[in-house]
Amino acid sequence: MAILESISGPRDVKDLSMEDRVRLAEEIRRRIVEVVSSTGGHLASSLGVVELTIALLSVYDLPRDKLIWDVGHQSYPYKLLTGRADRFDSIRQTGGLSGFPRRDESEYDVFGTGHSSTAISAALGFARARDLRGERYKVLAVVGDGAMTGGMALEGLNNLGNSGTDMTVVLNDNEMSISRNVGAISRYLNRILTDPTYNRFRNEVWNLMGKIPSLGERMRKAAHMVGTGLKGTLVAPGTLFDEFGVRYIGPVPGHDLPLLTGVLHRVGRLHGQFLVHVVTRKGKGYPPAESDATGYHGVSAEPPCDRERETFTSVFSGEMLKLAESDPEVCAITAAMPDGTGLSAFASEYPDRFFDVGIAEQHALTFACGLAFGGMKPVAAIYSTFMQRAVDQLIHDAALQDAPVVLSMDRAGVVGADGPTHHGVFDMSLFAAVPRLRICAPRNGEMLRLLLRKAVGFENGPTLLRYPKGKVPSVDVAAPSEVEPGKGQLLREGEDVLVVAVGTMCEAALQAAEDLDREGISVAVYDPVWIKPLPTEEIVRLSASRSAMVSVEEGSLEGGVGQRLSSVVRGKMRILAIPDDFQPHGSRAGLLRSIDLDAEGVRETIKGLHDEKS
Ligand SMILES: Cc1ncc(C[n+]2csc(CCOP(=O)(O)OP(=O)(O)O)c2C)c(N)n1
Repeated sequence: MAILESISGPRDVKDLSMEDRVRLAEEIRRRIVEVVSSTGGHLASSLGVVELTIALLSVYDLPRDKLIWDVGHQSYPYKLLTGRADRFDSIRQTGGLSGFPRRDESEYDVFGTGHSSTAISAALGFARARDLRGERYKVLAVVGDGAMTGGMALEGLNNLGNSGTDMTVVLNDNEMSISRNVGAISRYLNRILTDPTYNRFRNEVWNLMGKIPSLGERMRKAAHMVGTGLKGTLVAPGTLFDEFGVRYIGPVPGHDLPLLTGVLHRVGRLHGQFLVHVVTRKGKGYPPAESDATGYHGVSAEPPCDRERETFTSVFSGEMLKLAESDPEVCAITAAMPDGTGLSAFASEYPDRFFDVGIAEQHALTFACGLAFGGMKPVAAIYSTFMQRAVDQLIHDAALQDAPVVLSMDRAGVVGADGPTHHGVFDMSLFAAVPRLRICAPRNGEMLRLLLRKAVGFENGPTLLRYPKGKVPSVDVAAPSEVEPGKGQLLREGEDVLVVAVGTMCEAALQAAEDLDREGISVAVYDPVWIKPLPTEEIVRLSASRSAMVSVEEGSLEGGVGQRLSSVVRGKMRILAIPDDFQPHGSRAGLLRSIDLDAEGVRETIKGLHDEKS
């Protein structure tokens, strides 16, 4: 670790010889693999940008120049080289470094990311602010080929092209999103890579390098070649971006540090809008990740035995196969997450009815509405946090027109190590305000199966299912024979206090009720099943005959189920929900504990209420 240990910031990287920078790249890879093996995290994407990060830090003057990483999951090498190496083993742990760039973590993180396709827009904002204030610094956005499938990236490019400002987009093309990248832009980029002009350029550069032994000399020659190439071969194939008004440069081999540094050095001196197409390999330098970039995109820190238990995702996956088998109209949509959402099995069994639309949640939703009105039964599986992207599509295209679409929202609740950009905590509050929408929250696997089946059967209006990350709780109260909208289920009788527990919080509430029984407090537990329409009348009736009520939900307090109930329930009531602030990263169980969303939290709250009474 000799070189990495000597790096306290970008200046130290600049001072290294090219030979040492190449060695540094290997050290960074070893360090990332070592740490991520124990903490979990985004491995393959970070390994793919090691040389790119070193080259960018060597050429640009950070943090004076502004560098924005799209999504930000590939920023581990950047964190290691920008003064955070000593805390790197705390990444994604409670109180430790975030797995994404954060403005409050480092002056080098000028813009926080986590959701895809935002970097060009943010960078353009910096560039325009700089121009207006008469300041002088360079602005860069590093964007993956997957992120380029997101509409916002194209909106940003469209705006950049006629801006007349100085800014560079580095397109990090590894031909992968989480799974293999899809769509016309991906095909287009691939065509560039197989274009003979590009191959001629590469061959010429590599021939030249073969003849020159010294790395310093190689770099000089490469830079010179790029300089002349800017006027000729190097820019030849990039017509799409040129049409956007953004000058295309590339493709540049992304693991050839001298060459890459040379190109970026040259581009850094130019004025105007540029897109540098850098070709990298996801997982580079770590054979398991190179051969399975999807599997190693995000690595889990969980022991393998725990991964075998049934999860909400696996239940959804299995039930979708059954639905598709019995009904040829059932289709599945993902926005670039076939594995994460559990739709990979559907994709291989029913490829004609499976649609990966790219990182395009807004499009996914409106596309689903079209499918529905065209006579199909679409189920779009989108994580709660990414559904935030498609709020207007849900209102304007789905609900307003009564489109019979099903939205299956995995990761609804606290997600854990990915932190505040990824917690799915706003959906109930955001969507409860949308007329005609149905929202339900299965408490276990059996309820998920029933509710999904029910949702697919509706002929009018959208239905949203929300369930969190992780194992299905073992709530052994049998499901009701029917799961009609607006109808909940009393899971447990009890005379003193009523607990209304949403989704997986039923497990915590039942556990608390058992514990309190031994202390002489009799607790009833009610699962509303439906967040909208909420079985308000029944809850009012059940609460009226008890001395107090507690509601518990894994969602925001503001506008959540508890607040909605508090406007109709008379008598003493406490709400357990996610406080009105962004939740940090950490373990899911630890985070839930810290905000009382577990059996202990429910138990203590009920006891508090009960003690007040007596
Ligand atoms: C709006 C949004 N949808 C989905 C995701 C989940 N996601 C994280 S990384 C990723 C793939 C990104 O691919 P690319 O930009 O090519 O980066 P790479 O990982 O290949 O370096 C996806 C779909 C996200 N971060 N944001």
